[in-house]
Amino acid sequence: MSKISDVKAIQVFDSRGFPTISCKITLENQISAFAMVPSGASTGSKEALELRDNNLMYHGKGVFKAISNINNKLASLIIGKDPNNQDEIDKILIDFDGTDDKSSMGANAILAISLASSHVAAKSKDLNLYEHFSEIYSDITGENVNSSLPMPMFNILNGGEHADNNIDIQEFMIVPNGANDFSEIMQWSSEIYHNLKHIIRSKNYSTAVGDEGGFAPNLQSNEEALELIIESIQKSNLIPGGDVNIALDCAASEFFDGSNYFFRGENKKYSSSELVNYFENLITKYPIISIEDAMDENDFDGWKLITEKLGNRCQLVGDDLFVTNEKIFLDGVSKNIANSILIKFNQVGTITETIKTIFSARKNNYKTIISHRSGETEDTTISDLAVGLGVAQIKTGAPCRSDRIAKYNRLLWIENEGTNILLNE
Ligand code: 2PG
Ligand code: MG
Repeated sequence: MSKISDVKAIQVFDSRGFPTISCKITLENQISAFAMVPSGASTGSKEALELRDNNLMYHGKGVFKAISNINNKLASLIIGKDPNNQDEIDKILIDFDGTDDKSSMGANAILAISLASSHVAAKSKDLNLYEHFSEIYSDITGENVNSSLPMPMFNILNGGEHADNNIDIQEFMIVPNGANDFSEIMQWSSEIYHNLKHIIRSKNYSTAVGDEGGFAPNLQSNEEALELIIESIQKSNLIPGGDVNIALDCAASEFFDGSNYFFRGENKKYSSSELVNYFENLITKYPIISIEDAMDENDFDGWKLITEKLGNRCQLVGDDLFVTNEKIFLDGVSKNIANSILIKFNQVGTITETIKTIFSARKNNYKTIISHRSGETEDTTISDLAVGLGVAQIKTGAPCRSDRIAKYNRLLWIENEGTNILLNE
């Protein structure tokens, strides 16, 4: 394949209006492609480091240091390399950085190159990005995988760090897993979303939205959010628990003080075991099939308890718990905690490491879910990653706002143009 001849990064902006990196890679054959890096708000403490300038500009969030690392240090290392060798490129970046958390060059700098390299390789081979991801999955793991369309979790009601309301659970998502194909998934989610808006308005609540496009009203309780969602599913002539289920992301580390969990909106305090009972009651009462970060990222006893009690009734997803890091994940496996893992490539910093973590999860029978970050751009790499690696689930926000919708629109095109690419489950 034609070799890399130029690498250039610039500062662009994400969906929250904060700076992020866009990186463009050009090959000797003049083919070029670029990618953009997302950014989280409720981040796990063990995530790879997102390098920010921390000066007076952009509230400290500028990324000029990371960009300078790309343009002045990392670019020359990969010029002349074959972008089809994703693992070689990623290894060069990881080795040069030399730290466990990529804090020397910045995980955002490293990821920008890793992503752009996969885009330009796909383009040069005249393949869809998802087809290229299938190929590099085989190269890296030695196993083949079938492409498929993932089942989305649509975050239609936002709380926690993603909204200014009083709701402590961060994400209330609908999972339209009774739909027959991706187009029907989009129809149902769009109808439910707009019915939810009418219901919220009819109760004189605010229809303003949070960071991921879901509504962010002030409510009496987390349960009221669930009631509103059930009502919106029914108003769409769909059956809660049959056609459409519910998933939560609690992001529990955000309301844990080291010994107790506080729902500030409800003025309630729970110990770990009381919180597990709270969730047990919730999944008994509502069609909740998945709970992410139900417990704090270091509350391993709490995680063990919830996995023992609810692990065979519910998908228990580790996000801040595992931070897409294979080593941290395997440590969790040895502790028998959670049964699923959220996959965010900027938590670990390269495509290769992301693929290895997914492979490891599969070997250990943990389910995988590809995820966006709350700060996103129009970049749709995660849609192709989910399809190419045959990952059964994706969460990428509400069926609203272009930073979220871009990912779903990409999946609609893949459904319409991909040969025999069907819904995974
Ligand atoms: C999460 C994510 C994405 P953030 O917690 O799962 O929804 O949020 O990117 O803020 O970590
Ligand atoms: Mg999460």
